[in-house]
Amino acid sequence: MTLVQQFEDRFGHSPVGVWAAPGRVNVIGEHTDYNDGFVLPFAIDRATQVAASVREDSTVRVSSTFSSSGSGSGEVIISDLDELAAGDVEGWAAYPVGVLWALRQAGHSVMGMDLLIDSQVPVGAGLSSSAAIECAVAVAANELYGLGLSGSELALIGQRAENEMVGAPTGLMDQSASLLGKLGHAVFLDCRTQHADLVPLPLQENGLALLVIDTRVSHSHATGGYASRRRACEVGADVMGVPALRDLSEEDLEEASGLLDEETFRRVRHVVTENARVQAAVELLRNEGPRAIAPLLDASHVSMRDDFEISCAELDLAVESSREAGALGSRMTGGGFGGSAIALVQLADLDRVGAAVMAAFAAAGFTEPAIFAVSPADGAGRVS
Ligand code: GAF
Repeated sequence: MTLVQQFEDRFGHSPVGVWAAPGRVNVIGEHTDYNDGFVLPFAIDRATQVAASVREDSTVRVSSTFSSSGSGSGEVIISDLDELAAGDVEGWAAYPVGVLWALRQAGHSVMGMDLLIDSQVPVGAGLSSSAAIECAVAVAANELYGLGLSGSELALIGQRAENEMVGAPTGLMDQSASLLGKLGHAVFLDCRTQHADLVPLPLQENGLALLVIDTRVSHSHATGGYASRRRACEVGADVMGVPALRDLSEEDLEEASGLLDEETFRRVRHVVTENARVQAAVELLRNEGPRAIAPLLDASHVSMRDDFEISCAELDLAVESSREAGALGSRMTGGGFGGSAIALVQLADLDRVGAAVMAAFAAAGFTEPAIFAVSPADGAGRVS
């Protein structure tokens, strides 16, 4: 059954259209977004779709093809936008409902909607399935309510939904990648100004592929480690007397080591060096092509493993085993504590690297990872 037919089944009328928004991988620039820094993600060729129609009242009815309690059962979650406060909606419905709530909070005239969501972005893999839902709903509402908001403005709405309705203190990267992505390109985003430049990422043309190794270790940004890393960054900026860690350069690190406690210093050093790596990667991509960024991917992983301490045994094994089997460079991607690693691999080595990682996970007694190639795709938009 098509998504439109399922929508008709669940809601008793036809949708106005179907919109889609992709997940993302981040090439480099981790935990830099909420420090006003630089990131270099791309929209992947796996997307979330939403069939949508507007309503004349303030009710939101949302259903999905994937929710654990309602999988295939047609469960419909109902909220009233007039009654909602931050944090009121629980579970995956907080993402779509949160977007409509955030639009209203920002002063936009939005009434209710009927929404049916389907997703090819694996959930919990660190590929931003949640941002994909937010962005698909955001572009649908933008068009159906004639709001005329830009991709950058919609990214802020998605971030607000995630921060205030879901309660995850995340930055702007994931929504920006999903909304601003372009086929064959990565998005070089300055998270302070929201200025985005598209940087060509010709993988296939250079005999390369980017492998995702989903460790199947689930992670949540609404709890624990993510928030504590963010707090450490704020403390670091405060002690150093700058608005954000973006304002420190590698030359400032010596002074920082004298002023900060050892752990906070390492958190700061990760962010400062990672910002420099993003800028170096963009230069290399523009001047030499994707093969040249491989050593930066390795350095980024070491920094996240040792300084920011957001890796885990499975991510480290994904990185090490892919490198040993011939990957040119490899790193964990996304918020950390689980999720996925990425490996830059020559096309001729794809099968060997995949098999070696599988074997290494089996030998370690870890859950079998999911391994697949992704390529840079277009950002969110209407599909029918
Ligand atoms: C998660 C967050 F949602 C992003 O904002 C970003 O901070 C990322 O972790 C780490 O770079 O995906």
